[in-house]
Amino acid sequence: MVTFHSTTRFALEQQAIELPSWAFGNSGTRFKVFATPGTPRDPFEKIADAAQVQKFTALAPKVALHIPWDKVDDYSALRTHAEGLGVELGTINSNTFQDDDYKFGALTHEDAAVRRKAIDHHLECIDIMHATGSRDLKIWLAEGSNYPGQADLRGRQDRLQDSLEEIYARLGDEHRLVLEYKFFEPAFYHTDVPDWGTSYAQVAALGDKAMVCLDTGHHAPGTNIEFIVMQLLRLGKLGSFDFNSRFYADDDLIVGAADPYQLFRILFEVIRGGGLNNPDVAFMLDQCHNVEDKVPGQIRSVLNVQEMTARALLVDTEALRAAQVSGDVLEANRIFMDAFYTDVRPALAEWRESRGLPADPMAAFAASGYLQRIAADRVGGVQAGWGA
Ligand code: PSV
Ligand code: MN
Repeated sequence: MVTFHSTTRFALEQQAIELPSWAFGNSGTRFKVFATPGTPRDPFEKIADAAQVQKFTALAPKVALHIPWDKVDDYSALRTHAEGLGVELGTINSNTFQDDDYKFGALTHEDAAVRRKAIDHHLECIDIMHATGSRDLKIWLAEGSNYPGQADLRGRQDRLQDSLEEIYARLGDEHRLVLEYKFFEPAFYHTDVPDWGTSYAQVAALGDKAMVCLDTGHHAPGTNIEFIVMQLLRLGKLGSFDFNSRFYADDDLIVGAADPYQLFRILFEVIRGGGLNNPDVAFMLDQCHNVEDKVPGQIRSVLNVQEMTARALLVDTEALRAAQVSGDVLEANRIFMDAFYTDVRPALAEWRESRGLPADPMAAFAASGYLQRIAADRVGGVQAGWGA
């Protein structure tokens, strides 16, 4: 069994992954959303479920909210509820993609009245951040066009900058804005923030409190995502990750499920670039659990990130550097792959137990009977979900 160096143990102890509240609600595809017994009916119940992930793994101390999905009358009450369960409220995600007014855009819209409405939504999100104690406002824009000639690409980019400037100006000193990019969907011809370069150009023009959010599912097949991670860290502009995995498009599957090796390569560059356990780089999940149980789906996800982090920390960086400098291609690759192929699961299980955590959080959660309890208790009401 591999033994962890004390610096590895320290790094693993510090690791924190923020959970998305929407992972606990029902979701699906445009064909069908399947309901699950016990699904939360409100943000309070979503947070109770998220707190289970923290309880069994000690990896997930924060829960991100999506507005308006998680709108409540009293955010201080939600915050107290979260803290009572041992978690904090995290990133506030804005939503300008489910309102008829936004059919042709929100922050980029030709009509100043629609832009005003979209900007005001973000200002409301900032007010919520004050009440929840959140640091980050995450903006993903579903804006673009379907047909060449449909939209004035340049005008939209200029309006986007103006809108973002107004939002940025409202941030508190303790706040940040992270701008997420996605190469397509729902628009199929052009998207206003399609890639890291556009996000970078927009946030760089805003100032130090604006950063890029990298969602791992938002790239074309074959994209070298770890290169983007390296570059954004190098530029000091990697604000956050939305972790998930994909086989085809933006599948929002469990991180590390589709391509564990890619997750390893990303985490290697995170470590290389000083992004691990760096408060400037938020680790978040952005996933949906369409057919699997949601709480264990999230437990599996944070464990996958932990396992690949542990493997990436095993890379013998001194030997790797020596091989790189001497041009020993195959030795460099061997060192890299050796770490990737090392099974860290037994060592992680032992280390968890030494910290008073279950060796196998999946099994311990299943044995706790929590899913059966919420299925019995949460009867009536409307299950949370954003529809599809
Ligand atoms: C868009 O696909 C996205 O990745 C954004 O982060 C949204 O906020 C989230 O998904 C909603 O599921
Ligand atoms: Mn995302």
